[in-house]
Amino acid sequence: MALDQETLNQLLETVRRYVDERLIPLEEEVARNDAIPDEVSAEMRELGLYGLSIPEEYGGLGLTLEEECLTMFELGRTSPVFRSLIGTNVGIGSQGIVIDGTEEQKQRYLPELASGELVGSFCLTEPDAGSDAVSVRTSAKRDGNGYVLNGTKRFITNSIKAGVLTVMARTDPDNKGSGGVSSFLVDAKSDGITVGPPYQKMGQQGSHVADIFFEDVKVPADAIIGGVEGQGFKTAMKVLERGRVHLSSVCVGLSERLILEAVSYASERKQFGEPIAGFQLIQAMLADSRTESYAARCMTLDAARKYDAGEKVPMEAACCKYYASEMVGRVADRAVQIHGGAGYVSDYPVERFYRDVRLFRIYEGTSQIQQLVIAKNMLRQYAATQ
Ligand code: COS
Repeated sequence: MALDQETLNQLLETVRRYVDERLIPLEEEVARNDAIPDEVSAEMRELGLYGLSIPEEYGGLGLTLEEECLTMFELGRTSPVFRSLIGTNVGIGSQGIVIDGTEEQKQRYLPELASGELVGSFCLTEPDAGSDAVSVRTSAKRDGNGYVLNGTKRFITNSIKAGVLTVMARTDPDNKGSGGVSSFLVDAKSDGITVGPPYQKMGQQGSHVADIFFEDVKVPADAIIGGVEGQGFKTAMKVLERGRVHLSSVCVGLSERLILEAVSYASERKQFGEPIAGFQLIQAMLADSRTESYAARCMTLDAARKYDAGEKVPMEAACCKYYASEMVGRVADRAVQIHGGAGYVSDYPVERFYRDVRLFRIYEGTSQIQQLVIAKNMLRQYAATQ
């Protein structure tokens, strides 16, 4: 359900102020310590940010995807690790339940995910199943009334804090395709689960990814999302479709910040006796960044509105993720270029953002996977007209 305009404006204004007054001043400390202070997580819970996308009847704010994107345009203007903190609860860690869960599963998990009491993680990627997500090897063998899970999940965001895991595992060993995969809701404290140490990453310090090992983990039969075997890959794809629009809005938000940093530096930095913003080659870089950021914003809102209207948007979501993540990479690169030597040292935030944005072209589907999804849908649409 859409919020009324005044409530939406209030939410956006609150997030804008919180980003400017609280989060931006904390960025350096978070990167240095590779940790977000616990108070920030408590404040985000208070603001309702963990529950943005969860329907109101389960304790969330019940935003439409368009409203969620508008909120991410604001939250995206600071270090992306703050978005990551709530990101799995808003997106991939809760949406399997929201989209395909049974009523019982929704009532059991969504209120605590919405409040942030419980953290959700999404476990699709494996050592040998990344882009080729259909080939998941984690097995879920029938055992009496339930299943036993065995396997390894790789690079799982927020796994260290997670309480509930959405785990894609193969229930039908004879079906190597997508129909052999089911999604399970697994208590992260179950016997047989261990979480590895956090990876040392190129950027986004303060957000953590780690592997999860499942060794003879017993789960009840009603842990399957939607209660039906063989639907798990489709659930994962639906979650990723929505998540790709969400991530695009994060890229747009961060591009706005980078543009601000670039314009402000160019206006102050003097060379040849005047601010470098007066030079047309600098202006060209600023103009290219503004144009591309604006294009990504328009695409993201268009895809979100279509999604909210009930349309299937796998192609549009892939177009947005592809374009917005590549766009913010170029904008970060130009911001560093405009800063010159100052852009290569850590005195200015663009050096950190340059490393942070690199991830956007990789996770939740690489740029190359988005290209495949786009082309596949184009060809399918053409074939349907023949
Ligand atoms: N919504 C609903 N169903 C979807 C869907 C979507 N957005 N996308 C695909 N499906 C369904 C298809 O309709 C198909 O169902 P049927 O078997 O009934 O026809 C099934 O899922 C398999 O889809 P598809 O045939 O497109 O799978 P492919 O093996 O061709 O391609 C790709 C799958 C490569 C696109 C997929 O593996 C992928 O997205 N990989 C990247 C995964 C990823 O993003 N990983 C990041 C880590 S997770 S954070």
